[in-house]
Amino acid sequence: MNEKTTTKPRTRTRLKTERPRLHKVILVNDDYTPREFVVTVLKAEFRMNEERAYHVMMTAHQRGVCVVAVYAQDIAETKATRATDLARSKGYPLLFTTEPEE
Ligand code: TYC
Repeated sequence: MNEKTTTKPRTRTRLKTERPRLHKVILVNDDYTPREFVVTVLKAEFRMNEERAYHVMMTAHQRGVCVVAVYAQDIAETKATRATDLARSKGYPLLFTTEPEE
Protein backbone atom coordinates (compact mmCIF):
# COMPACT_ATOMS: atom_id res chain seq x y z
CA MET A 1 0.00 0.00 0.00
CA ASN A 2 1.30 3.48 -0.88
CA GLU A 3 1.90 5.22 2.46
CA LYS A 4 1.68 8.71 0.88
CA THR A 5 -1.82 8.23 -0.34
CA THR A 6 -4.33 10.00 1.80
CA THR A 7 -7.97 9.20 1.64
CA LYS A 8 -10.90 11.42 2.45
CA PRO A 9 -14.42 10.35 3.13
CA ARG A 10 -16.37 10.72 -0.08
CA THR A 11 -19.62 11.77 1.45
CA ARG A 12 -20.23 14.65 3.79
CA THR A 13 -22.19 14.16 6.94
CA ARG A 14 -25.44 16.07 6.75
CA LEU A 15 -25.69 18.15 9.88
CA LYS A 16 -29.19 19.44 9.48
CA THR A 17 -32.09 17.05 9.22
CA GLU A 18 -35.20 18.70 7.84
CA ARG A 19 -38.38 17.84 9.61
CA PRO A 20 -41.21 16.55 7.41
CA ARG A 21 -43.78 19.23 6.68
CA LEU A 22 -46.86 19.26 8.87
CA HIS A 23 -50.26 18.91 7.26
CA LYS A 24 -53.42 20.83 8.07
CA VAL A 25 -56.76 19.11 8.55
CA ILE A 26 -59.43 21.37 7.06
CA LEU A 27 -63.15 21.31 7.85
CA VAL A 28 -65.32 22.18 4.83
CA ASN A 29 -68.79 23.71 5.20
CA ASP A 30 -71.90 22.24 3.57
CA ASP A 31 -75.62 23.04 3.73
CA TYR A 32 -76.85 19.68 5.06
CA THR A 33 -74.80 18.41 8.01
CA PRO A 34 -76.38 19.48 11.32
CA ARG A 35 -74.23 21.85 13.39
CA GLU A 36 -74.47 19.61 16.42
CA PHE A 37 -73.17 16.62 14.45
CA VAL A 38 -70.13 18.61 13.27
CA VAL A 39 -69.41 19.50 16.90
CA THR A 40 -69.74 15.82 17.91
CA VAL A 41 -67.26 14.71 15.23
CA LEU A 42 -64.74 17.42 16.19
CA LYS A 43 -64.94 16.37 19.84
CA ALA A 44 -64.64 12.65 19.04
CA GLU A 45 -61.87 12.68 16.43
CA PHE A 46 -59.88 15.76 17.38
CA ARG A 47 -60.30 15.66 21.16
CA MET A 48 -61.76 19.15 21.36
CA ASN A 49 -63.93 20.44 24.16
CA GLU A 50 -67.44 21.70 23.41
CA GLU A 51 -66.45 25.35 23.29
CA ARG A 52 -63.51 24.86 20.92
CA ALA A 53 -65.48 22.46 18.69
CA TYR A 54 -68.39 24.93 18.47
CA HIS A 55 -66.02 27.77 17.54
CA VAL A 56 -64.31 25.73 14.79
CA MET A 57 -67.69 24.57 13.43
CA MET A 58 -69.00 28.16 13.34
CA THR A 59 -65.84 29.42 11.60
CA ALA A 60 -66.29 26.82 8.82
CA HIS A 61 -70.02 27.60 8.69
CA GLN A 62 -69.40 31.35 8.21
CA ARG A 63 -66.20 31.33 6.12
CA GLY A 64 -66.52 28.06 4.18
CA VAL A 65 -63.49 26.32 5.69
CA CYS A 66 -61.59 26.17 8.97
CA VAL A 67 -58.23 24.66 9.93
CA VAL A 68 -58.96 22.06 12.60
CA ALA A 69 -55.39 21.06 13.57
CA VAL A 70 -51.93 20.25 12.16
CA TYR A 71 -50.21 16.85 12.31
CA ALA A 72 -47.60 14.75 10.54
CA GLN A 73 -48.99 13.82 7.11
CA ASP A 74 -50.08 10.26 7.90
CA ILE A 75 -51.87 11.28 11.09
CA ALA A 76 -53.61 14.21 9.36
CA GLU A 77 -54.82 11.95 6.53
CA THR A 78 -56.00 9.22 8.89
CA LYS A 79 -57.95 11.65 11.06
CA ALA A 80 -59.52 13.41 8.06
CA THR A 81 -60.59 10.06 6.59
CA ARG A 82 -61.97 8.74 9.89
CA ALA A 83 -63.95 11.94 10.53
CA THR A 84 -65.33 12.00 6.97
CA ASP A 85 -66.24 8.29 7.16
CA LEU A 86 -68.06 8.85 10.45
CA ALA A 87 -70.22 11.47 8.71
CA ARG A 88 -70.83 9.18 5.70
CA SER A 89 -71.97 6.39 8.01
CA LYS A 90 -74.74 8.74 9.19
CA GLY A 91 -75.54 9.86 5.64
CA TYR A 92 -74.06 13.38 5.89
CA PRO A 93 -71.87 15.05 3.23
CA LEU A 94 -69.50 16.55 5.82
CA LEU A 95 -65.92 16.71 4.47
CA PHE A 96 -62.48 16.95 6.04
CA THR A 97 -59.49 17.46 3.72
CA THR A 98 -55.74 17.85 4.28
CA GLU A 99 -53.05 20.07 2.79
CA PRO A 100 -49.36 20.68 3.57
CA GLU A 101 -48.46 23.69 5.66
CA GLU A 102 -46.38 26.36 3.91
N1 TYC B 1 -73.71 24.72 7.48
C1 TYC B 1 -74.27 23.64 8.29
C2 TYC B 1 -75.69 23.98 8.70
O1 TYC B 1 -76.08 25.11 8.64
C3 TYC B 1 -73.42 23.36 9.53
C4 TYC B 1 -72.01 23.03 9.17
C5 TYC B 1 -70.97 23.76 9.73
C6 TYC B 1 -71.73 22.02 8.27
C7 TYC B 1 -69.64 23.49 9.40
C8 TYC B 1 -70.39 21.73 7.93
O2 TYC B 1 -68.07 22.18 8.18
C9 TYC B 1 -69.37 22.46 8.50
N2 TYC B 1 -76.45 22.99 9.14
